[in-house]
Amino acid sequence: MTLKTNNAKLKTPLNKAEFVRTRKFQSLFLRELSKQMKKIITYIVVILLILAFAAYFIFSGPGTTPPSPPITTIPAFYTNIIATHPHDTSSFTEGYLIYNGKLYESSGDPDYVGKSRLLKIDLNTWTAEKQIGLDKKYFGEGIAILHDTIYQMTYKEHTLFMYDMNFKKLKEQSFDTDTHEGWGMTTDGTNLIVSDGSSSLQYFAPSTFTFLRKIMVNEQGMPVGNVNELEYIDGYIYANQWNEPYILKIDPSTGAVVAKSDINSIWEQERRNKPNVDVPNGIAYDPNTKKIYITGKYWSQDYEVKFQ
Ligand SMILES: [Ca+2]
Repeated sequence: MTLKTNNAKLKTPLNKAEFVRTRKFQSLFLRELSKQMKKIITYIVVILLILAFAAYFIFSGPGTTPPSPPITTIPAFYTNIIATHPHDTSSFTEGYLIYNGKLYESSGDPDYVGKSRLLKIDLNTWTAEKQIGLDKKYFGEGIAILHDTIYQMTYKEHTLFMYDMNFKKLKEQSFDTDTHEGWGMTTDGTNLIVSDGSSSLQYFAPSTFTFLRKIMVNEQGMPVGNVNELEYIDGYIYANQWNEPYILKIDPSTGAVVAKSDINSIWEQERRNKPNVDVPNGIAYDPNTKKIYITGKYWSQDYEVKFQ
């Protein structure tokens, strides 16, 4: 019994110790498991946050690629060379037109040293039969002739000159445009139409040079800038675009460019003749012969062309 009792007595403390050890082990195991779980959950939360930020910047952040503009296609027309004629390589052409069978040209002067001119050129000899120089403070720009009066603008001097057909100065007056600059000029037979380096074409009343209205040159609604030398041909305004190889055909009722011609091959030909030639600038139309002439600043040739 004693033994039994002793055995029983001996057995009880052993079970207790085991029980305590087991509980301690379980407790330590659970604590460790809890620690690891916390770590795993923290990692998952951090990864999810990184993914969420990445998704935000990719799909809605400032680096998002804007939608592409609609592809526009303006019909092209060809500028085919019919003949070439000599052009004064010292002419920084800003105005070019035909009136009663004579070519009139306005030349600018980037150095302001007195080289701006107005020329009357014979179409048989291609030489100037009359010319006058402008004071060196003026940079000669676009010209138009209406009812035997020649109008010549200046670049930044806000001065408009009017001459009779013998180049006698009739009047000198101030004018202004949206950009405060004078670029190209033409006439629709009633008003003077002026470009100023922006996309607007501004209409002025002849004689008084009072502003009437303006149209915005656009390619399928997008503004077209740097509109330069102008020519009114059969109800459309044709225009050079500064520093671009294009001739634009503009509908004057809307300002829309309805067609354009790439004359880079002609410009390239000029570059081969004379490497320092400047941009294409000059379109002149003879309504009697239906001939069209184009040239550029310091170009060696005048090109008689056909728009097709
Ligand atoms: Ca012209």
